[in-house]
Amino acid sequence: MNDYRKMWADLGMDLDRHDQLLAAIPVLYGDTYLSQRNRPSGMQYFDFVMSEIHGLRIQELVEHRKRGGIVIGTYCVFVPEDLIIAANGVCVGLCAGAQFSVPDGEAILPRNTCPLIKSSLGFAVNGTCPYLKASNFVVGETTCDGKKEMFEIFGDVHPIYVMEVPQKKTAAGRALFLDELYGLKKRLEQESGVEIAADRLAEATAVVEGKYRAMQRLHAARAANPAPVSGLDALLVNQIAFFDDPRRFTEKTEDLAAELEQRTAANEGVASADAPRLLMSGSPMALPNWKVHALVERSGAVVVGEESCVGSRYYGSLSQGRGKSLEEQMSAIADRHLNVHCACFTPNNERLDDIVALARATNAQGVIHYNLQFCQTYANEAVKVERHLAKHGLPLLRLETDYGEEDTGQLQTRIEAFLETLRV
Ligand code: BJ8
Repeated sequence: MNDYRKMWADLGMDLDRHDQLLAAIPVLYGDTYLSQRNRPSGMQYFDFVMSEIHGLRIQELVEHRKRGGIVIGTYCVFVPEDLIIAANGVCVGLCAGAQFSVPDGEAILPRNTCPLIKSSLGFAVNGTCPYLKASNFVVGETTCDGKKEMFEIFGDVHPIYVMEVPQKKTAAGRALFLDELYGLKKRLEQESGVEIAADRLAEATAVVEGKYRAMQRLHAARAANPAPVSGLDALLVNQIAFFDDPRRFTEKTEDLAAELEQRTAANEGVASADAPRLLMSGSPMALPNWKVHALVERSGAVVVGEESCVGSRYYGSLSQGRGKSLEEQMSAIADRHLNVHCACFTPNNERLDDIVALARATNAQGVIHYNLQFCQTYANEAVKVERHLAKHGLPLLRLETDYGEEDTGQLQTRIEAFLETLRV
C-alpha cells in the first residue's frame, strides 16, 4: 500500500486510532476471505479494493473534490445515488458494520441500541472513517427511530441533511417522499453549484441502474447448483457496491458474473451439489460484517442470496417507464425506492412475498432471518415472516446477534442444528 498518512492527517483523522483499525482488518479479511478455496479469479479485483479500502478510493474522493465535485455519505438505500451523481457528486455508503467503533457509539448512546447505529456514530466521533471525513455532508433518513434520533447527535460532529421516508406505502406517503426527493435535489444543487437537469439525471440513472443490472446478473448466477461462488464473496461484492466507482464496479461485477456462468456451464462450484443452500433475510450487513455468512459456510452450507439492503433490496428494483422530463424521472426514482420493502413500512407484506420468491429463485432450502440486536423493526416483522414461510413450507432459523464475537459458539451450534434438519 502507498503511504497515505499525509492524506489521512489532512482529512483530520485520528492517526493512532486509525492505525489500530488498519491493523485489524487484514487479519480478519485473511481469516474470513483468503482462506476460502476455489474462489473465482474475478474476486481478485474485490480483494484489491479491500486492500486499498482507506487508500486509493479515498484518494479518488479527495481528487474529485479538488476538481470541484462533491462527496455525499449515506446510510440507507432510500437515498438515490443518481441524484447525487447528477450533481457532480460521488455517493459513498459509510462505515457502519464494525465492532471497532461500537464502544465509541456506546459512550454516547444507550447500549441497548442497534449495533449499526452505534457503529455509525462511533465512526463519526472517533476520527477513523476517511469516507466520512472526505464527505461534504451526510444524508440521513427517518427510517427507524433509533437512526433518526442518532442523526440529531451526529449533526454536532459532521454536517447532515435528513430526508423523510414515509412509513406507509399510500398515495400520501408517495407524495411526501417525492417532495423529499425535490428537497434533496435542491440541497445537492446548493452544495455543488450544479443544476440537476433532465439530461444529467438520465445519464446518472443509467450509470446507477447499470450497476444494479450487473448485481442482478451476479445474483442470478448464484441460483446454480453447485453454487459457483460463496455467499461470503457475493456479500463482499454487495458491500463494495456502496463505495466503489460505479462504472468500474459494474464492469468488474459483469466480468465476475460471466465467470460464474462459465463455471456453471462446466458444472464447477465452490461447494458440493448436496451442500445445504440458504437464503439470508433481515437487517443489513454493512462492511465488514461477515459474521453469520462465515459461520454458515464454515458449517458446510452455502448462502445463495441476501434479502437485505446489502443485497436484493438494493439492486432489485429498476425505474419503470422513465420519461424524458425531469418530473417524470423524479417520479420514476421515487417509485423505484418505494419498491424497497424495508421493515420500517407498515404494512410491509410485499417483503414476505419477496422472501418466498427469492428462496424459490435461488433454490434455497431454508431461510435464516438475520436480526441485528435491538433492531425492533426487523425483529417484530420476523413474526410475520415466520408465519408466512411456514405456510409455504420453507424452514426458518431466526438469529439475533451483534458485531461482537462472544456469541459465535452459540450461533454455530444453532446453525449446525438447523442444517441437520435440512439434510434429513
Ligand atoms: S431501507 S433496512 S438501509 S433503514 S438502523 S432499521 S438495522 S435498528 S438499516 Fe436500513 Fe434503509 Fe431500511 Fe435498508 Fe434496524 Fe439498525 Fe434501524 Fe437499520
